[in-house]
Amino acid sequence: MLTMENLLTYSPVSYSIVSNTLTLGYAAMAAGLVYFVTTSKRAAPPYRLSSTLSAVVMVSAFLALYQLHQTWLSAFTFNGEVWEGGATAFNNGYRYINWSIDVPILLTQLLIVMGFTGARFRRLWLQFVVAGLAMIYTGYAGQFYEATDSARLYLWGAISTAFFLWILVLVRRTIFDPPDALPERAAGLMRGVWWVLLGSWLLYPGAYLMPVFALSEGGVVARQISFTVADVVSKVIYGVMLSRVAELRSQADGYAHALESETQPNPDRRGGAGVAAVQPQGGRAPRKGRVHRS
Ligand code: RET
Repeated sequence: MLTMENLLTYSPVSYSIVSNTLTLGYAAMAAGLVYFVTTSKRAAPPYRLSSTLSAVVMVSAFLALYQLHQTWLSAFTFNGEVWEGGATAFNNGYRYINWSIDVPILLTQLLIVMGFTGARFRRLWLQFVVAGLAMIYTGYAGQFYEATDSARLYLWGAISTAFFLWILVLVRRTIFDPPDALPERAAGLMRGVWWVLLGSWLLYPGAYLMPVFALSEGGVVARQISFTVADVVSKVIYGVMLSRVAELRSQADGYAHALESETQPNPDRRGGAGVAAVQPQGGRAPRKGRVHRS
């Protein structure tokens, strides 16, 4: 079952643009990895897991996109005029398999940063994982038919879209109905996260449908650019925004990162490295107006 990319030939320019776009994708993941590893301690321990999970997403996406690029390089040969298909096929399947790791993780990060815990966390997490995997695997099934059977492409795409809508409803609820109110700046940033997530996630179904709009060399270039932009925004930019929200929430909870405590001496400092303002056990400070049971 050949996908769109394998049915076409490419001018040297188109071939290079796709190759360079795929390189940009995994280079961004490597850069993101350095960022998340080096900044994770800016957030208090309960929120820090978000940066760790972003680092996991970076590694898995780096490997998948690197592999995808290798496949692009080996699938075509230059005949002196154009690049044409050879013995092996190019396969977007690596992307779908990568999403099945990354989508559940990206949604888990959201729950962590929004402060969900206990039964509410577990209930939402389970729905995110089920809906996320169902959305991806039904789409994975559909993309095999993109060049041969558009009825099946649409059918699987429609089933996948139902799960996608379910995820969006849950994401909206998670962002706009958190267990505890966020500091104003963090709440503003989370409104931005909603739009960033919506905009970037919508690029994926657009790329899935590309053979319907443009079964051409230009369509392949547009598809790989859409996928790459979507990946960089939905994994790296989203992760950076969540890390910042985690940091703002940590500060509001009374947690000060070691770097800040070096420039602004803190009278509460008790000598240990890392944490300047002391936290209660469990990592999160009691909030005003709430009874803190210990
Ligand atoms: C598919 C199939 C067609 C219908 C829909 C799809 C949605 C895909 C999405 C993927 C998101 C991936 C992310 C990956 C990050 O690592 C499967 C293309 C609706 C929304 C965020």
